[in-house]
Amino acid sequence: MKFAYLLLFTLSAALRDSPRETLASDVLLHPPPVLNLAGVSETSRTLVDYRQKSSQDTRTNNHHARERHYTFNITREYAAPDGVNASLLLVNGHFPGPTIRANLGDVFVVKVNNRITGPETGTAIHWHGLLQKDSIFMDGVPSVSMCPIPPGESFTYRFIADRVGSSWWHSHFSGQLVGGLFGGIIIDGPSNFDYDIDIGLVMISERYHRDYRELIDATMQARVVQSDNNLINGKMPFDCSKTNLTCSSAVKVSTFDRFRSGKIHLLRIVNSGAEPFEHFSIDGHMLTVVALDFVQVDPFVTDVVSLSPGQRVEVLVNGTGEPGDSYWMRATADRSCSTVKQPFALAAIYYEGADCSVEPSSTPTNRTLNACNTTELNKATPFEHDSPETTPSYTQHYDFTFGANATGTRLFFTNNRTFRADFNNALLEQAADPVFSLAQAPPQSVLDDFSYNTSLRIVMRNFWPRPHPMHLHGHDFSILAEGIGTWNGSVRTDNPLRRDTHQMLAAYSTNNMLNGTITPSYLVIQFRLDNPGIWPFHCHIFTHLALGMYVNIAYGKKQIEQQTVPSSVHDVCVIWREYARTHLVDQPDSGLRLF
Ligand SMILES: [Cu+2]
Repeated sequence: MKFAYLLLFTLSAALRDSPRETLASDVLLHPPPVLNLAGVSETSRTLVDYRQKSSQDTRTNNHHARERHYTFNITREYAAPDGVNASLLLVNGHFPGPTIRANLGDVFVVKVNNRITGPETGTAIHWHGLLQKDSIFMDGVPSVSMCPIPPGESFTYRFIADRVGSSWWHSHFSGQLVGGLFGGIIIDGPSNFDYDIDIGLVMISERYHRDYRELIDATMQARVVQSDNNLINGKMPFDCSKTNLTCSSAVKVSTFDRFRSGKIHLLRIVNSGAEPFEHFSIDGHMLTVVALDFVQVDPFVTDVVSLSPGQRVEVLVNGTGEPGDSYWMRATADRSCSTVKQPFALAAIYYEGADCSVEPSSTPTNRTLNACNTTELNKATPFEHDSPETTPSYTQHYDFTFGANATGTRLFFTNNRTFRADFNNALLEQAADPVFSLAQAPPQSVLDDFSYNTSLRIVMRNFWPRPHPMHLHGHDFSILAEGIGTWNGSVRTDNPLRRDTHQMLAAYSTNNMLNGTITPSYLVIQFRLDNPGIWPFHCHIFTHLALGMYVNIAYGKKQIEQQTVPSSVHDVCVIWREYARTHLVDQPDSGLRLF
């Protein structure tokens, strides 16, 4: 049995490591134009025009758009991706789950079959960073855009591949992300950089040798939840002397064997973890950053890139090694803000002619960062310029605090409100009914209605002496200001960095603990309200989300009413309510856990 799993993991990794070759006949029928770095300034207009045309085509008459069909069969098994046999959620027998890939403007059609047992539970899949314009019901957040998919049932998501670049999908139901229910998204399209070899996704995630339900229970009881291992593309051999669980030392690291001397390689790095802040580097190589989340940036060179949970960084790596060389790729969880037992993840890079049966012997050549922020990346300049309005049409203030509710449970609060999902209703389905007023949304949905404003600035303060990776669904946001102490009101509005997830700084504490004297951090973001709907805005650390650190950003009620509620969304809520009526639904946490 264990051997079978090893085979599956090996196959899974091989597929992920070479998506372009594997899918060459499928994906690259209409290869996108690739612009050279040298021509960036002259051709930027062309790129923008192409994108606008593409997004219009997807709504009208895109003769090139194709449907990309996938089926996810989700199961819970005992498996040992890092050598330690423990509970894991698998998709089609794989961990991580399959990468879905398309060209810009194509339509993803993903049928999700909930076959989770031991015990049975609901599920829902979210597609991180996609805008879901005109498909707001496909965002995959239970209690907002749909109800959970009940045990034994299916749901088919249909949505446009509306961004170019690298991302991931994951369960948005309870703690299923830390249970392993995630995979990659790659969307091909015009870019402002050129490369020779697409190495594919590099997914970094922590591993817990316990079922996610135990982690949730521990979180709700205010016990510390510590991860056991750190993985790259699902692998990192665990030291079997440090566990009492069944453990095999035969597991190997992930390998990337398509590096070529003198060539330029594209790596799509994803922090698909649920808690650790990660630093990524490659021994003996520099990294040219070309995209942060789905936003392409003017290329710049660095030796280490840092990612909070939910963030992505695309880098180009010049093949400066010689034929026969091998090097370590490293992802290190930052212990100053991450609760990890084993923070070091490795993967092996092999150039042509190298002996792939021999592990690299390279030593770290790049800086060791020890800071839980992305300050170095924040200087990046988006390639496609966008300057937010100096005066937004509305400004909202959020204070994030931690404390006990009336029954003594310690939770996160946003302006003294804490989130809890109502799985029996999808807020969007309710909002599409003209009779329903957004003011009727229950208090625990923490829904703020921004009506018909055209832009929103959010001024946040964090009183917790750890950072919060804040993620907004359905939009990129511009980062106008951040720091510790009192914000002086100044903002950067000249093409500031945009992304869909940003690490809000930790508050300063005189003793680095919650009981010290706290100076809050601040973060100011802004975005256009150009995608009417109800959009989650939340911390991407699974324990913080479980403890209610979540807000629903709603606007454009009339436009929501003009959307047709898909019959599949209506039906999944009907069958979920029937399931909940006849089964005990255990919901110890907020219901969304991560993101
Ligand atoms: Cu947080």
